[in-house]
Amino acid sequence: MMKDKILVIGASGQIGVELTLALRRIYGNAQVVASDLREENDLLKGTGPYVSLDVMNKEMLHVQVIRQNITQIYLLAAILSATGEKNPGLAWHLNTQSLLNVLDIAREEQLQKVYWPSSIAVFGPTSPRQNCPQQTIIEPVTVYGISKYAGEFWCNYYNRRFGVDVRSLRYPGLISYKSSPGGGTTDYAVEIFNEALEEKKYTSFLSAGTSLPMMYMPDAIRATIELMEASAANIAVRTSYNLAAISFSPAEIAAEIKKHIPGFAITYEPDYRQAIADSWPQSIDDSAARKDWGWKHEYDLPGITADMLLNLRQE
Ligand code: VAH
Repeated sequence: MMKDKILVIGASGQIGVELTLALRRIYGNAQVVASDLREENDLLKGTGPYVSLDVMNKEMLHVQVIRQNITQIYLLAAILSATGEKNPGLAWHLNTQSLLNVLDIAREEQLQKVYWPSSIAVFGPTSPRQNCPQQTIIEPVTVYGISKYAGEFWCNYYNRRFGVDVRSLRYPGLISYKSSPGGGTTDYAVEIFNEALEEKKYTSFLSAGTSLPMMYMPDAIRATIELMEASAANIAVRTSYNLAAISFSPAEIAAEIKKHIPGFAITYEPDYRQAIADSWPQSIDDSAARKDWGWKHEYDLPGITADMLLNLRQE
């Protein structure tokens, strides 16, 4: 049985950095090859192999998979919701072609497993706003949501038609302190902590009452690894699992921060990202993930706020 050898594509991104470090703790540093178009994130330096790789170059990717004896691929590279609206063609092309390249190679090389994240951004204004179910009316109105929903069906197709064991989670907005998010509508929930500490004030690009599904990065990383380690027989959803933890609005997270930084002040200047946020559900029903592979979140808003401020203060 070949030793597990994992390739993380997009390893220098917000999820990629933490997922690479977590996988290295489990499988061993040398067994996890980190890759990105960008240069190696500082937090990854010295923790294991790193290759510069463009996931859109299918031939080069295929060569790396063979040369490195890769058995699993985690594909995290994507253009997120806000940036995607500025460049729809590029977002559609990158988000879908990168996945098709990986799925094709997984099929040809009979890779053991593939991970590819989707997002609650697949839901649109016609989906239920509260406790949005796993299966419901799904009509995405952002390029990011369209590309992620289309990608879910490609995952399902490659699993059913070719037996590729590809697994996926619909992440909510993710909050982390180790690496910055890029181009997302939920990024305010990360920026607010940095600016609260540096400036004691923050101008939110979403309105006060915009409640969105959110999750602390440690929960998201654990969910990803628990999903990938679950028995294939328990994975009933081969498009992508709803995944949830909490929901909160800018006003609610500001109130929680004020408990730690009394002088903190928030103002609101909604921009084009308000319309994106308004098209998404305010809360998600993730009972399928809880039933099929035992998912449960650990961090609530007070816990996230305390941990974020503690760690950012130490930086
Ligand atoms: C975004 N952070 O804002 C991502 C996420 C649910 C939001 O997919 O685009």
